[in-house]
Amino acid sequence: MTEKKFWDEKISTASQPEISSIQLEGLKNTLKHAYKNNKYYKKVIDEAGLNPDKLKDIRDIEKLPFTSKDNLRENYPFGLFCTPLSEVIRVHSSSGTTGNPTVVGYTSEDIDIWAEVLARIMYDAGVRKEDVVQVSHGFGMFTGGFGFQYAAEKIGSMVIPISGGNTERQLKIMNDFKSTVLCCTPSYALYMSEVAEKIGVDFKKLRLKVGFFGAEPWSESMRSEIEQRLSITALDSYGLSEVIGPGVSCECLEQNGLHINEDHFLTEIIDPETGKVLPDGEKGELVFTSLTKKAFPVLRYRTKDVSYLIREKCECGKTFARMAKPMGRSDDMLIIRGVNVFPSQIEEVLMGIEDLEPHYLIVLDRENYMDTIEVWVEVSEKNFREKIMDLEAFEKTIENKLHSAIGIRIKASLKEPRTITRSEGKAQRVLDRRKSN
Ligand code: DLL
Repeated sequence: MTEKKFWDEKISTASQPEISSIQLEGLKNTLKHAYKNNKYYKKVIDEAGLNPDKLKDIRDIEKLPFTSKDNLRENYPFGLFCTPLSEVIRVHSSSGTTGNPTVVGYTSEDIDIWAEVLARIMYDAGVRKEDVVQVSHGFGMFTGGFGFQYAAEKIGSMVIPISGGNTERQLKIMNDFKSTVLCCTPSYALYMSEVAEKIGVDFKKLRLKVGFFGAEPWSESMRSEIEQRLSITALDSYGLSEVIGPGVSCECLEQNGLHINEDHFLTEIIDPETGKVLPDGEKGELVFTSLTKKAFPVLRYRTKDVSYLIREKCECGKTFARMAKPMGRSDDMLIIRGVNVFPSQIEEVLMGIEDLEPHYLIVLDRENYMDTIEVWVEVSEKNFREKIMDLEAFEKTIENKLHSAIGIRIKASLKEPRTITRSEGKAQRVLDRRKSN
């Protein structure tokens, strides 16, 4: 028997009208369920004048107001759950820096859906029963570890739930257990490659073939760096706790946009200022509505993540719409002397420069009431050791490259190798000292 190409061929190659009709059904069911079981949503749906039974078009959703992280916090911890707590078998939570964390819940069926959407993504990118999947995302309130665990188990692969940290041990296990798939943040993958180099582990001799990297923004240049250092195909995987966790969308092997699991998640792109829905191809904020979850459905949830939608057919044969690689969050966007800058744009420039290590930190400060921006970046080991280069002149070169790509002057400050803090989970790329001054 020939092996199937897609985990679920019927849905993954459905026509756009078929997908829209599945979405309309899912939207009606979700609205009815939320209306019946949650006071907050009942009020919201009544105020919008929507009758879920009479929905004719998925675009009717535009009558509903958005849900924001603040709405979730105001209803902390379980106010937006739509099933009795006795039906909830799991909670996760996303940390956040201020106020209450956001808490999300899953029924047993919701967990099955989670496993299904992520298994589909992994299988379609070539993960099979015979694979050995090393899950180096954190297990705990973060959704990364458990999500990949369930999905890989569903495929039938052998899973190593090693979680993040203890990098030398990660590499030993990767070698001894012959891991073929790696799941972690892109910054942690790079750190692994650095430790491997230090202790003499050669990725070319390991069995890794594909990596699912996500939970933080990363540039195309960072992808090339990871692919080369880990000898792996690096795929971008996206998700957020509020919507389900990892499994919302992921790249196929074409590496050209992240296919959204559209039968479970309805996606809109809005102008973050006006809230207006933007046409396909225009850049804006991603907004998701879940179509099948029961314990914690979300209606028009504003992610603050910036991307755009691509509807053209993908070479891989899947028909689900794609979202462009997320550029970053609108609230991480730096406005420097009036210019909007995403940390990922700075990363793209730095990674394109030889003799730099892919470790950097953007430092914002205030001098004489003026904002200043500086980027700390590590010089390569070889350059540092052999002092092959005039470091001051090198800093000027970096500053010029940043200026011509981004349009503003950013001070570059070279640092010794291995002096910038590494991350085993989500990397922190910006240090904002303005608040403490
Ligand atoms: O980060 C879920 C996840 C785990 C995704 C593992 C992928 C892999 P949260 O902790 O709730 O959930 O954080 C969600 O992380 O709104 C984005 O800002 C960011 N994010 C997640 N994936 C990507 C990505 C998980 N591929 C928040 N590219 C989201 C850019 C990402 N940003």
